[in-house]
Amino acid sequence: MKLCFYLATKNKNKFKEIREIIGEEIEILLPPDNIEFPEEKGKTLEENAFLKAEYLSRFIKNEYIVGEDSGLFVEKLNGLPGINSAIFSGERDDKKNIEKLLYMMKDLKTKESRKARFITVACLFGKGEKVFFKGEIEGYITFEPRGLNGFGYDPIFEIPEIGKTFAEMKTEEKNKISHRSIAFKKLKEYLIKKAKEG
Ligand code: ITT
Repeated sequence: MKLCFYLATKNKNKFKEIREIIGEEIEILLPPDNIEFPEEKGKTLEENAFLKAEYLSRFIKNEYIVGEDSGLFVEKLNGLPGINSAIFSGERDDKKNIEKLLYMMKDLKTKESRKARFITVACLFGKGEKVFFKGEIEGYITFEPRGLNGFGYDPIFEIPEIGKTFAEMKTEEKNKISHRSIAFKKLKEYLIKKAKEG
């Protein structure tokens, strides 16, 4: 039987990325449309990832469920926007979130002072599992948005070794190196190893 898990997210961009990262070996299922997740109340990415998975597990039994929480952490802003990245401007609006962040960073004039990291935590839950997988990537916040691909803060997050923002990269390029791909490749390895052990 093919390995599969439910992904406890409403974010279609995340789903798309994770499906591409995981590939064909594992099937990924979305929650039924009528399920609305409660507001994220956790204080850490781990807590929120777990809460999303646990919530979906109330509706879906005897299956693996994965909750994912991610965020952008700017060093000089003491980790903002952090776990509130999705609604930083007060709204779930990528453009407004970016505008607010760039405004808050307007006095940070050097590249070094604009250091940031994206972090993803995935929580594998169900069938007796509660395991966390983390991925991080370091970069810089650009002075203005660049590129049209991706989602969220991708247009202002530059990878120094490549000199491109995530939004200037093709999906495959982002998915090779991203915080999300680091976390989900670990999860994939874990599930495959478990399945082999029987
Ligand atoms: P779910 O809770 O339904 O999974 P969400 O969009 O609310 O979806 P999060 O709570 O994990 O997701 O918030 C993550 C936010 O961080 C997301 O909305 C983006 O603004 C930002 N973010 C996370 N990963 C990103 C990435 O790879 N590229 C750009 N922005 C990202």
